[in-house]
Amino acid sequence: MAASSRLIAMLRSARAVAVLTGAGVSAESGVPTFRGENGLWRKFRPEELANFEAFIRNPQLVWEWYKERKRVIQRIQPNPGHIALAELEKLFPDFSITTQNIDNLHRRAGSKKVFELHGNIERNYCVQCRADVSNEKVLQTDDVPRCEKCGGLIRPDVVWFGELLPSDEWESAETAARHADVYFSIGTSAIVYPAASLPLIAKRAGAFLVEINPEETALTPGADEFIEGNSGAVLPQIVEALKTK
Ligand code: BV8
Ligand code: ZN
Repeated sequence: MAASSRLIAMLRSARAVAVLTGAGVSAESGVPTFRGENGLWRKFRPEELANFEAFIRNPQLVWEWYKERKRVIQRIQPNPGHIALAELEKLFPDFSITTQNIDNLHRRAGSKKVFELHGNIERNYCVQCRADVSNEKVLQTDDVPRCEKCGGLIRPDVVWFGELLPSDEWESAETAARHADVYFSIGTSAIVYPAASLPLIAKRAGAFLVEINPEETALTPGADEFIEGNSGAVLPQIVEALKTK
């Protein structure tokens, strides 16, 4: 399904465009989503692994999961959807991406204004003294990585369930939602809060709300336009349509 001519016309006259992305935009790069049939780890739900209590109880298991994901992310490339979003940024005076993804693929695709609500898997820090620790250090050992400075536990710099989102990233994301003429929700099941409230904040503030997803989600009924399809196919079409006068 392609974007409607109404949406293309609206984008032509839009000043501020904001985007919320989820795991679906990285699916075509080979990063498994959380809740799809080939979900990240069938036997566990993310909520059971991605939380501090699970980490303290069994750091070895949680680190096994994150090291596996770090290795996947080191091997993959941004896909046409990420690249199209980096193209779109150049077409509007005010454009931003708010991502729930921790894979850093938007920045690697060339996007500049990216708010990372749930952290970044390429960063780690010591739970005790908060010293930053690189991925090469963390991937060197098969054991649970320990801080060279104080011996404390190292953890990935991601936001786990039950943890607060980084306030500056959240502030920027909320402001972008409030000011958007057009707000896109792309590749997210719209289940995880507070990220899932951003499209609703945008719509309430007057944005035209567009969802791009191969399946309907909790958000679909509230969207002004639902484009059924993969972001790697739909987004380049939108860029193409905007570039042809
Ligand atoms: C907080 C980082 C507050 C780690 C992640 C009960 C009810 C409501 C809420 C809660 C509740 N109990 C707890 C909560 C709050 C909780 C929450 O929302 N839980 C959910 C499960 C109900 N939220 C939190 O805990 C947040 N913190 O609320 O703190 C607080 C207040 C006071 C004091 C203390 C705390 C923190 C949430 C952050 C958790 N961290 N990730 C990691 O990644 O390892 S969340 C994790 O899920 C990822 O970030 C992921 O991005 C995110 C959301 O998933 P999606 O991105 O949507 O991915 P998903 O697989 O679900 O969907 C993929 C979609 O893509 C699908 O729709 C699919 O159709 C589509 N798709 C597939 N292929 C494509 C595609 N789309 C386009 N193109 C394709 N090719
Ligand atoms: Zn330390």
